Amino acid sequence: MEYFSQVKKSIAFEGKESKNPLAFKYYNPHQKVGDKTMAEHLRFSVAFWHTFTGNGQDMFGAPSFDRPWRRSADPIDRAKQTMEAAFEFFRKLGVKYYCFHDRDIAPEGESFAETCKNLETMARFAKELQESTGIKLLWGTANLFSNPVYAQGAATNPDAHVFAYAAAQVKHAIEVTHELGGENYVFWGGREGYETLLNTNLKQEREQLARFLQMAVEFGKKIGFKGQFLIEPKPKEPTKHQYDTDAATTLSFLREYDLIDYFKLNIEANHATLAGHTFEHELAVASAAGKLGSIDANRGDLLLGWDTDQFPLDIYGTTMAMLIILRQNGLGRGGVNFDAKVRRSSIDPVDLFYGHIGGMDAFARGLLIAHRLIEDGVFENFIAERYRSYQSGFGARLMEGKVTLEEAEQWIIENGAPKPKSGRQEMLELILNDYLR
Ligand code: XUL
Ligand code: CO
Repeated sequence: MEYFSQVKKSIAFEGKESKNPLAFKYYNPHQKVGDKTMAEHLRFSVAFWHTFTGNGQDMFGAPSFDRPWRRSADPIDRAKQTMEAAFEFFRKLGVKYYCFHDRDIAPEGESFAETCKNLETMARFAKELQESTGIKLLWGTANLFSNPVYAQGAATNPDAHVFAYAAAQVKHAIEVTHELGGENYVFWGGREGYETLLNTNLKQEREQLARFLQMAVEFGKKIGFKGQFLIEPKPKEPTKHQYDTDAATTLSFLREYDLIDYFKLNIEANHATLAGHTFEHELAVASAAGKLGSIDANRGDLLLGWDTDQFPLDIYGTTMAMLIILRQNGLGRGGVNFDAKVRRSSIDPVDLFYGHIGGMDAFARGLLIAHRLIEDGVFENFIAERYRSYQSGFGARLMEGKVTLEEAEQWIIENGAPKPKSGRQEMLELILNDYLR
């Protein structure tokens, strides 16, 4: 069965003069940018949850999408048809990767054992489709937030019985990710946070979370999982306060519990906004620590305080993101996963193509612009010059830890007060705008 009959062939690159909304204007997978192709730089991935199981439901209304692949009354048939629709979409869109939660690809059964069996069945089905199409799994994860058993947290639940249930679920999710050759495994702390300190032992809950992650790392080693473990920070929603609030908080948590060597971060644009940061700030913090592993590409609405998960279209944002990614020489085994959904009123399957094409072109443009900015040394030269005083003489000795406060005083007595220099922000901003043309 063909689910996306409105798109006959795979989406083509037609160049920037094209007016066809079902074509790429900038994303040309084979085009070299520096030493890699666009496809190699961007490693685009589609999120199974929003794109194939999303139904348009919101807090105020019923599902608004009637997806042809969600109609079967039998849960396993429905899951198989959804998976077939997904692979048709990946192929036609021309992406090489996808991501899922365990519960997106397989329905929960009557018992834990039946749920695990369903997941196994669907993993086998996914493996066949991966093998016949060459499409790969960027990352897998466990949904530890939908089932009401996790209402008060999974790993951070006050009841050890729930912790055990979550641990058992994650064991299977890591196994399935491993079986499918997943390049990463993500932890997003869905309900790992608290609503009120009146009933919460925060120290205990953070220790539980660390223990949970340690158990996952140990299990990964045991089964020979070669993928990268990632943590995706988010400050709030669903809980009022999530423990993995932002990149800096998550990095210090990992250091506190000796987990830092085993994890990198998956930075999501809309989560950065919710944390009161820009996307580029979160990327820069992760990258400076050598821990930027992957990104969830989307955007929020600056006027709204929740996770709207819209497709990224802002060229300024994608350029800043790609600058940071290029400076660290790429995302390695990570990628650009569209954790984004079409609006509730975008009810046709073809709308899923428009969303992804817009996002892919926005990142391709960001890549091209960031590459030119780096080639031309626009910011690199300015930044190098701005910090030049630390490269030699007194500044270099300072950074080597060879200067005491008394010596600094002596040096000032000899050299006098510093002369202020302009930071040239407006000049740099206008130059950036010239490149965005
Ligand atoms: C939720 C979110 C998740 C993670 C995976 O805000 O971003 O979908 O990406 O659990
Ligand atoms: Co996400």
